[in-house]
Amino acid sequence: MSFPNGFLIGAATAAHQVEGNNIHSDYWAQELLPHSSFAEPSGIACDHYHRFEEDIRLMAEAGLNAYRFSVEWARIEPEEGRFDENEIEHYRRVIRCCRENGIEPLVTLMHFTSPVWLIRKGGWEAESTVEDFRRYAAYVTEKLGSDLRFVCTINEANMGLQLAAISRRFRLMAEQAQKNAGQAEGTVQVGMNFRKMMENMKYAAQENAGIFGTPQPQIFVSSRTPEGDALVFRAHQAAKEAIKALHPEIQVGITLSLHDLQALPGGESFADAAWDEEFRHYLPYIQGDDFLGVQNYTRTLYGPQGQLPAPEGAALTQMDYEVYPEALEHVIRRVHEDFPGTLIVTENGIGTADDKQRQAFLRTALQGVENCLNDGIPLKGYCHWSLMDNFEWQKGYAMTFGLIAVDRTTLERRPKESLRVLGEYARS
Ligand code: GCO
Repeated sequence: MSFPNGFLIGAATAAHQVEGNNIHSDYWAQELLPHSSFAEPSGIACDHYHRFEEDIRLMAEAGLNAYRFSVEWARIEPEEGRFDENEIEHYRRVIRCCRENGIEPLVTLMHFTSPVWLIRKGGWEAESTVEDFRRYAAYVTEKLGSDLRFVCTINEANMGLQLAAISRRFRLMAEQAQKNAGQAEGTVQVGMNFRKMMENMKYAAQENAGIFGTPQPQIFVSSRTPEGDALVFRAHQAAKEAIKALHPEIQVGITLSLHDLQALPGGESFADAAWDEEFRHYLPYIQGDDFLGVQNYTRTLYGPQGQLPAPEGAALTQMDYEVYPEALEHVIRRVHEDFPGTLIVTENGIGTADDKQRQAFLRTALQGVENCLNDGIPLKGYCHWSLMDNFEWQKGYAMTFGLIAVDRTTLERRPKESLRVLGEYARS
């Protein structure tokens, strides 16, 4: 298998999931609520904030040539309008370390976490967030832009509508939610504890009100209204404009959580409607972008009654969705039908304790990437989720997506065989 010269093959992380002590963020506050829905707090995470040189070196030694990571808004602007130069300096060091190791940095400006002050202003349903995000993007670009070629503005910008769709589907069974909520967790590509959320909702509302001034804080990973959904993409457009005004050479895109939606006989209209909601209705906002970040982990099946669970007996990941690496090629091809511009696989991976399963997953996924390249689809790169086992949001550290294991006591890094396998592709 071989990839074109300059094809990016690397790994991805997100600040809150790996750095540690993201104390000004909404997630940090919610993790520490007495009735939190989180399995555990993120705490020190993987201490990547202090160990990034070692982590980047491990990538380079394996042969990877790209690293997608996020700059943490809550560190850069811990209070509204106060920007922390020391934190900008930290990310300047990370970017420089990438370059010194022959690794292309792909920076995400917002990967699910927001500063607490933003959520107190109404978060991702408040019109003021468009300007607040634009100003933050402009500040980071002004400080770091001369050393960047790729910027993803917002990670999985369509997550809010996906969560709204799930809560609609399961609200109908709210009174049985205790035993059904668990099924919801296998229908979204992010660690959520719906069961625990249902149990805690009444207490959490009061506790959230104490921190955010509202019992329903509009954090990014929460059900989005259609207005909020549009607002997220307007924030993307405003940020893109600000970035381009300062550094027109930077390639700017957004990333989307995309499922391989498959219709069994009678399920076609459901699958088509889901693809509209998950992808097609965003096209007017992203058609002019330099690239689109594709993030895919599995497939979703639809029958005559709507969404179906994974097929009987199918292998499931730790996240309770189907092990289905073929999904990536299908999604790339489907996206390309409507978005002819450049694509970057900004996330693809598997939550599993079995690294052999991860290696097999990788090989199938990358075969799909090569098939797409051979058919002339303009793919620029592939970033595996994730570089290291990390904080899988509400599911905590039990989910292991990493190419590198992290000892939760000593934080010692233990590269897995899958890191070497991915490096082989990068060298090919
Ligand atoms: C997401 C996020 C990642 C997750 C990954 C595994 O896509 O939900 O970008 O933060 O950890 O997808 O679930």
